[in-house]
Amino acid sequence: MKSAVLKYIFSKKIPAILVSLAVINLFVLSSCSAKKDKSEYSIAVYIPGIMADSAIYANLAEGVKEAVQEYNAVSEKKASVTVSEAGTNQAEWGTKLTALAATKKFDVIISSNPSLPEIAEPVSRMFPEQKFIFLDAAVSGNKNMAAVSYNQKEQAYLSGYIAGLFSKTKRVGLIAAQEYPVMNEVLMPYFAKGASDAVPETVCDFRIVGNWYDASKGAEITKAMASSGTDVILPICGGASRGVISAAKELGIHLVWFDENAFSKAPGTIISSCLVLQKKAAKETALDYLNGKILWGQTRTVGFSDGYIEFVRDDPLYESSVSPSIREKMDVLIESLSESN
Ligand code: RBF
Repeated sequence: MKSAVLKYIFSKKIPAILVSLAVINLFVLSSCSAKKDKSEYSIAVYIPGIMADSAIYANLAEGVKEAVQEYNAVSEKKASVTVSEAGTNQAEWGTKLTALAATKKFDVIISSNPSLPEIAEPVSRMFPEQKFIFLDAAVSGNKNMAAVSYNQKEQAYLSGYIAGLFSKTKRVGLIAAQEYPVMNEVLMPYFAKGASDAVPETVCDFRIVGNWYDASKGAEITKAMASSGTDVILPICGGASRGVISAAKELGIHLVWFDENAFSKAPGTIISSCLVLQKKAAKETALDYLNGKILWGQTRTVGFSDGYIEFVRDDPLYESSVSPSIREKMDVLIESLSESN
């Protein structure tokens, strides 16, 4: 997942100072206002993508901002936070992360994405003073990194289970923005397993958009899936999910949602919302950092049993979209998940 640019930079062994000069103008100066001398802790939130239509990113920024506010309200020392979006061109992510570290303005760079630890590894070697915290990711060994990992199996299984129960055609679908290890090894297989455990012989149609923003491609794929009989879809594709929603509404098929409570985006079309408590995790982790409590080099794994993954059952739109018999079956599953943990 390393960017081509970063690979080029490291293969040519261009000195850090040149790298920073080349990239600072592109990214950091235009987006940062933090000044280390004004505050004792300076935090950068690095968004690998854009926040619009990606709850996991918007909640990361919100959580860290809340932590800084809370910290500043009670502490003598002060903290500041600067949020930068690296954009949807993944080839630029490594360069932009390097630029951020090269400013040496930020005590810690906080981000969220399973691909970030690998992208950050060479940056960490180049800037050994720089600390990194990653949510929705795992790290091991690097003493300048820490991570919080969600048990995504649970979110995927719960979504698959209700999709399977709801489907009339025994055909559910997952529209992913792109393939990545967590998608291929966890999200897709556990979604499919949830669906077939709920109703045996249910199959999962898996399709790829190719990016995290193309709403018309999202709509096109939804239509193709519906025409082959898929009637419940899980979109994990950022801004492309706007097209999935509009096509699903038009076709009268249904969606299960990930990462946030999204019922109000499409009442009657979205039948479930499973969420990761990213804002809570981001806030706690940033506060842990500010209070010197981060366990560096380690990954903290959180999930359903400790309240970081939730299946929304108290939204009136859940009750009105899903029959009592399906809701009862979900209650039984949720009960058993809680007990088994
Ligand atoms: N999730 C989003 O919601 N929006 C994104 O733009 C986004 N970009 C990603 C890029 C890469 C390279 C990878 C590996 C994951 C990305 N994710 C994104 C997925 C995110 O990490 C997580 O798997 C999903 O949000 C499901 O919780």
